[in-house]
Amino acid sequence: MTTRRDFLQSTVAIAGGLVLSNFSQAKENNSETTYTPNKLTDAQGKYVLLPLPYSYDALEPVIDAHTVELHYNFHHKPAVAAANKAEDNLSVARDNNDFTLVKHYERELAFSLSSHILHTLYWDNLSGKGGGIPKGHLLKAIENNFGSYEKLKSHLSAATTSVEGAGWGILGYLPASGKLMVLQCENHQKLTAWGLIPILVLDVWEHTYYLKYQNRRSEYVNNLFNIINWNIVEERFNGVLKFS
Ligand code: MN3
Repeated sequence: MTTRRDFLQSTVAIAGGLVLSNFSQAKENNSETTYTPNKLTDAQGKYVLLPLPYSYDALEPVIDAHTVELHYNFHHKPAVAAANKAEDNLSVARDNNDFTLVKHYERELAFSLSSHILHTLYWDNLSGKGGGIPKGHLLKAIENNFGSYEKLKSHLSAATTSVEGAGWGILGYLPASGKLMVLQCENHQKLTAWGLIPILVLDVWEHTYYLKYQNRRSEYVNNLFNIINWNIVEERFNGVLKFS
């Protein structure tokens, strides 16, 4: 029987340069192990679809083999291609200094990359061998943040079940607050990409510019670039590099 660790090692070997962090192994070792997010790209920075960590029928009877096969090949896989295409198109836009379609490509990138991120996590956080229950450091954190595992389960189940339309239920950790949190996600993204840590943010709510610039948002945005503190941005960037 192929173990998860064997799968990860063989995946790295097969992909030849594919960078794949061993999140599962990090969790097994101890709570002090540095958290490394799952990598989604090859050595060239292109998004890649990892092999499923189990066979199509491994999740039976909870999820049937045909559903897994369709889900992986016709929902996750095209998202990877679409994320690459969106980045390619944004690269062309930068080269041509033509951002006419930037909103379209950013939407495509956010939707497709978030799909790739969440599906990669989804396959990895399911197992045909039975789920068990949280333990160790994770259980302590769940108890601190939610009261008990049973309360988390009720909360996460209710949040996931009541997502409006298509989407996801999410259990996540916010480093800046030190909190585990339950969130709903509609679609895959709502124009962000899960796991991205902001290092520079530009507020374009009207309250930030309307008194001076009225409807001239682009003028305000262009002027913002004269007052950005890039030293702080660099500090933040150096800080988040330890997560990669
Ligand atoms: Mn899906």
